[in-house]
Amino acid sequence: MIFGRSERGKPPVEPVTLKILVAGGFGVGKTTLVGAVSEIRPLRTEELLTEAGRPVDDTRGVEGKHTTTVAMDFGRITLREDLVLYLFGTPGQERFWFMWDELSEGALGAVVLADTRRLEDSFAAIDYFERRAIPFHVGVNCFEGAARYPAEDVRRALDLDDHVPLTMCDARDRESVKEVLIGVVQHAMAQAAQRRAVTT
Ligand SMILES: Nc1nc2c(ncn2[C@@H]2O[C@H](COP(=O)(O)OP(=O)(O)OP(=O)(O)O)[C@@H](O)[C@H]2O)c(=O)[nH]1
Ligand SMILES: [Mg+2]
Repeated sequence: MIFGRSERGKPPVEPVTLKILVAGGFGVGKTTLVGAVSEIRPLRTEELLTEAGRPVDDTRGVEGKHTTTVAMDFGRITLREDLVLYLFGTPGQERFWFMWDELSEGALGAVVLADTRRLEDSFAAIDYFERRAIPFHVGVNCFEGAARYPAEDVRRALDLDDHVPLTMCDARDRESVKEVLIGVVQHAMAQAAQRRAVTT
């Protein structure tokens, strides 16, 4: 009997699964990023931005936005047949930050998305991962209409340590997001190797 085509005799690969967080300020494109690459229908916890939330929800700069993440986004991407990433998008708004500790449990690393029009909105996420020594990679989500700056200038404005990788990206584009995710994994692996070298 033939099972499949050329897979006969090949032992099944048990993929390594890694947990990656997607963080950053309000409306920076976290839900969009998870949706762009997920091979399963992403789980979203979007609620309408309502009149009731108006006093606390700062929608300046994201006027076209009608919903917001209240708990998390969840998606999955197979980077290689033996490497699967589970993506956890965090809620951007301050009032939902209590979720972050829960979500960051067991995370290998994180993507911090930034929008050059509102860089300060990503400071909290950067601080959060720096304090907990969770490796992160900054993805500058290039919205059209937003001014483009050299990576060096954005790094300086975000006050990033030299070892923190930063790349420009488009949260809607699968290939662009994949590159950022590969960047996170590589950075996290390098950090882990460095820590091992220090402790042995
Ligand atoms: N032009 C452009 N629009 C984008 C891009 N990324 C996201 N958007 C739009 O920006 C808005 C905000 O995106 P979301 O993905 O909901 O942002 P979020 O970071 O999940 O927001 P919160 O969960 O509320 O913090 C949506 O209307 C997206 O369609 C981008 O790269 N370019
Ligand atoms: Mg969201």
